[in-house]
Amino acid sequence: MRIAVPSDSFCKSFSIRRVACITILLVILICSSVLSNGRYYFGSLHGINNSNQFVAYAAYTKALSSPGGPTVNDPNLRVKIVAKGLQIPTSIAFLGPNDILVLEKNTGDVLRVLNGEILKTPLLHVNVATLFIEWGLLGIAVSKSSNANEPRNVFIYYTESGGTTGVAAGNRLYRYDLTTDNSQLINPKLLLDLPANTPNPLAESNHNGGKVLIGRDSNVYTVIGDVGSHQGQAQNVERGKPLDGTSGILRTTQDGQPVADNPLVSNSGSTTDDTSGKGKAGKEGQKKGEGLSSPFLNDYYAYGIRNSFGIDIDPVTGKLWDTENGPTFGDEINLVNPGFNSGWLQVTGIWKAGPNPGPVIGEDNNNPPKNLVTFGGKGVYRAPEFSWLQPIGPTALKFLNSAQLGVQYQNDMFVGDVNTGSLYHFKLNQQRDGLALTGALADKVANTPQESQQVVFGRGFGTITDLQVGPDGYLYVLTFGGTLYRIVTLYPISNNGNNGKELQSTSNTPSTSYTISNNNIPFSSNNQQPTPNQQHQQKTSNNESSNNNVGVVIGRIIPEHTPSRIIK
Ligand SMILES: [Ca+2]
Ligand SMILES: [Ca+2]
Repeated sequence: MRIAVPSDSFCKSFSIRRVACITILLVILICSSVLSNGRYYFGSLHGINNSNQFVAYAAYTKALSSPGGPTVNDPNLRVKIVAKGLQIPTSIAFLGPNDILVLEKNTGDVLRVLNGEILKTPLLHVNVATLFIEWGLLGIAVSKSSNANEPRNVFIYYTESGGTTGVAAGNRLYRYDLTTDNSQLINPKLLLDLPANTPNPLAESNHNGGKVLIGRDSNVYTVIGDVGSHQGQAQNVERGKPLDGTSGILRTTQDGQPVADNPLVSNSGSTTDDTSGKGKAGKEGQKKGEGLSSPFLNDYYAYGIRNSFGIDIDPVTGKLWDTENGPTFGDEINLVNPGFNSGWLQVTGIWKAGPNPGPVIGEDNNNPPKNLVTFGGKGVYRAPEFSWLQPIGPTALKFLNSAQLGVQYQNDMFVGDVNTGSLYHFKLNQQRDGLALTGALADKVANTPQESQQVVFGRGFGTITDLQVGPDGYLYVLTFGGTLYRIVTLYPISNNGNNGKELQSTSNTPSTSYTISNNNIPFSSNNQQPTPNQQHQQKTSNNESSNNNVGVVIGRIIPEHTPSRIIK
């Protein structure tokens, strides 16, 4: 559902009108919430249009988990429950083996899951704004520490409450100190203060991004979308506002300082200082208006991003990748070089943006998009390495930097989604600057849902909110429904390298199988019922699983092993 947006002149700055606007908005939201049974999160990933071709996969269609539990195609692998009962968890980070920090979107709690048990006392509670479905406690990263006596840094991104319903103080990245007993997060330091409110009071303040990671350069990276349709230079509007902290992958030092080699700032510094529009720092020169001074300029690593729930760094090359969500078409996986411009709001996927897919204008070597903001040639458009024509709502992206699931998966890319409950698996090409795609996907585009099945690795997860690799080398899958899973091998494998001890430990667990009861289905506690469309999708997914005779096991979940030792 997309709320109609009135003209810019409506509800400008008059307080009475603003109150009226917010009241109307609240009524609309409450009505829509009632009608939807509170079903929506990540809902504004896609708007609804009247196109029969796209309406089925568009819009607020959040996958439910399979009643039999999630499954993976590889008969040598199993999905096991690590913990359940979390309330809309959005991100996890490991403190150690079987020691995991979890963010809950709406409670504002940072919880600790120790040996499968959710500890009662949060490490931290923050005041989150939650009116809009993508606001909340969103991203976390934990720094490694070589000195056990020094506190570890924990970086947390959340939409901070503004004290008034409907208004957020900002999307904010904080650094905390983790106490040495891992029980508290203290000494908050604000590193980035980014917009959280739409420029228009009646639009949804969604597309807030929020994933956080620490790069090889020890700097902190985070991603943010267009936050309710901001339209400035960050969104490739040439004469729009200077970079305002939206639609970008932003980077800062762990102390909140700008990183010296910012890709959008020229060596001479002309971009930062030049407000005349006459400066030139690249072969294209500076277009009028570009490079106007922005307090955020030094923080941008990439821009032109509509909405993202996934960033990770290739463990082999050190290069950054992201997932991005299009509106009713054009979801993306991108290789993010320094200065990457993803092309929004002119292009999504490889298609011209609009109510329906426009002509192909987003390929690097075939009619590439024109009139993008380039900041004097320093910002460079790059076509997606993969696009979905019909949206699936890609979320977390993770490279499996481990051989624990077998060398055939080592350093491969995994991606979650909103709309189908699927986990996707991609191998990279030899140069690792693209994906190894064959057949109908050799064109880098899933033109149909059927084509997308080629890269589906697992099903029935419901909406996947995060993917991480644990110290045990296994892939962990966090779901909107409140269950944290991990994917493990059914039997010990001989090709694992450095992580063999953990595998031996797990393999000693009796492989008891059982079927999850309906009471354990994620979402059931929220009284959420699938829409006809969701039922159709789920049925389709199960049928596809049944028809795929490559060892899919439906309804078999192995209880998580609880190790006897605790490693801090
Ligand atoms: Ca793009
Ligand atoms: Ca294709």
